[in-house]
Amino acid sequence: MLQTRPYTPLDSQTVASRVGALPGMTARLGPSDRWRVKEVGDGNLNLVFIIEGPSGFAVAKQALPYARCVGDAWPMSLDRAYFEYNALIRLGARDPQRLPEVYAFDEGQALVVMEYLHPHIILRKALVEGEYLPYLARDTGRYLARTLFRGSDLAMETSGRKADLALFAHNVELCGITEDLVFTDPFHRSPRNRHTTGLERDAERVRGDRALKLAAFDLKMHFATAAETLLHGDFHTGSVMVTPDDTRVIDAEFAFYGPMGFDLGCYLGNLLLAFFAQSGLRGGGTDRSAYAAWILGTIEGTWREFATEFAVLWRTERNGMLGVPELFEDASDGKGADMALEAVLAGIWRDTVGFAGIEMHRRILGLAHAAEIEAIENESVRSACERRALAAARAMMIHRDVFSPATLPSHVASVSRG
Ligand code: SR1
Ligand code: MG
Repeated sequence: MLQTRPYTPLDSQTVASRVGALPGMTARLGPSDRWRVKEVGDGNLNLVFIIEGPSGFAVAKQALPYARCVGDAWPMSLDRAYFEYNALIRLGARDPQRLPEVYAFDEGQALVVMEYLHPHIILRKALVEGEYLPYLARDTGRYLARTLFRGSDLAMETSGRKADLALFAHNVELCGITEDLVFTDPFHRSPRNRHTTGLERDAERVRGDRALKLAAFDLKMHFATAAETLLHGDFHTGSVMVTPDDTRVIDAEFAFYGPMGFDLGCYLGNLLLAFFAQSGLRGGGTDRSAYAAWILGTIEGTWREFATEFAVLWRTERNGMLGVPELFEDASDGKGADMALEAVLAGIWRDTVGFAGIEMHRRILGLAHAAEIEAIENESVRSACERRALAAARAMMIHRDVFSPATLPSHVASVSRG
């Protein structure tokens, strides 16, 4: 039976009795008096516990009434667990095996219990350690195509899509975090901002850069108004867990209906930051240039996999309100649907480049930074890497029409050489 007590944050001592009372949990993990519990949350917002029972594992994630990375000075509602649960089951159905399986959801306790991913590590850590991941581009490219396509009016029955649009439109608070932290803060003197010592003049230059701020406004407007599909909403290298053979996507609490290029751009922007970090992570005599080239290849491969899978879905699953065979299939050359696909992909790419550029700015100048760059201990080395990343990111935001999937990697490589 579901608990009816008022919301109370869990701790390592209370997890067994409280999670053990949720339906199906002791059947899955074994008797709760034999569970071992460890709190492992290191993200910005929530409590996360790993539970080990005699017959299985689980992860319990509970929202706190404030942002964990700031404390109770930043109060937050508990609703994000509801949006995370609803997003996890939808994204999981759209790309089976890529999301953790959900075992239980207790809305009153803002608690989602799900599959423990083991021996997976956060992708950010793998990128700092220089691990090669041969399936990463394939898995994330296809994940993005499947979830972005299948959550849109290209694929969904329109009343279901509109109901989901309405459901996730209530995720106002987490959208608000992105609207402020990603699209506004890096471009003005926000008290939440921080940057590496040595970047003062760079931050000042960004704040005074009219062309860049117009691009930020344009991207923010697109983010807020283009309800194309159900996004993960925070799809960065901290929201992916990996082994050499497996790739999983976690942390979908920022989900909402937005532009397809946002998930792609957020993800590729973080991979680009990992790329720019590599010269600073060179240490202990290790030359990371081969690994940096692998990251660039992974960026190219992710887009290639995305576009290929999107095209397959376009041809086989375009059954939604935007399927419209009537618009294409009576033309004599039969090329209308392919031309429409090409135009859709070109628009997604353009958005991706711009959103990647703004994500890079916010991870260098805003509140929440990227572990791949923060791992560079020497501040003057770190700020030099960040300066190069900012130069590439500015060009991406302002000239997002100019870069193609073929030219972006070589541009980025030339900026990184200084
Ligand atoms: C206060 S939350 C800061 C950041 O952490 C999350 O992962 C999102 O990226 C958010 O912008
Ligand atoms: Mg997160």
